[in-house]
Amino acid sequence: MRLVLVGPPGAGKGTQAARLAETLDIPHISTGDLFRANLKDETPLGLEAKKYMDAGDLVPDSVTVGMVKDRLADSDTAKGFILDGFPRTVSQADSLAEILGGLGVELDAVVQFEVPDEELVQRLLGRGRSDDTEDVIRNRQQVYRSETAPLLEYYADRLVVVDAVGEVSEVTDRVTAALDK
Ligand code: B4P
Repeated sequence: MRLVLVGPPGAGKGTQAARLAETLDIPHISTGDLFRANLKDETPLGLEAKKYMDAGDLVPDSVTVGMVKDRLADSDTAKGFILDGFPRTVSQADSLAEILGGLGVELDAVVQFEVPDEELVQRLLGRGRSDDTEDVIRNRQQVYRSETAPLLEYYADRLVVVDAVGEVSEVTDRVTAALDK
């Protein structure tokens, strides 16, 4: 199974990806986590990404796409993967299609998580990561609307829409039921 999870910041992509990765026994690839791991290790890539993440802006494709391409080349992706937070723009989706074409595979489904804006803000303020301040969250929501939402049209032929409000386990059940169909 090759999946992409799409949704506004705080929709629970990371939360659900971790659970689905375990059930489906495939790797969870989160661009946000990859950036944060690089930042923790103080790599040049991590330090470059930090400037953008702190503001709630997208990290440039010149940094992001190569990182994902390298990760998808690892042998553990042969049986499938869950991409969480990538692609986030139509240009990144074009790059992903190219990368997957090179590997001779394609995406099975794109899962869209739906959560109202006000609930998103409450969830993120509750989490309290360094980029979870109200101003930065509002900017991330704005970036989602302008840059990421066009992906829903791009992936219309394989889009699976899930209501992501409710208990974490209920949302997982909805995703697996939708994918089973
Ligand atoms: P990400 O790390 O991808 O983070 P996110 O979108 O904010 O969160 P997610 O939707 O995964 O929510 P989570 O499960 O954690 O991005 C951070 C930054 O990295 C971006 O702003 C950008 O700068 C950069 N970046 C990442 N990918 C990029 C790319 N492709 N291109 C360029 N830049 C990129 O859940 C959030 C909270 O909600 C948690 O506290 C969780 O416990 C809670 N929660 C989850 N499910 C819930 C539920 N059902 N009910 C109640 N609470 C719930």
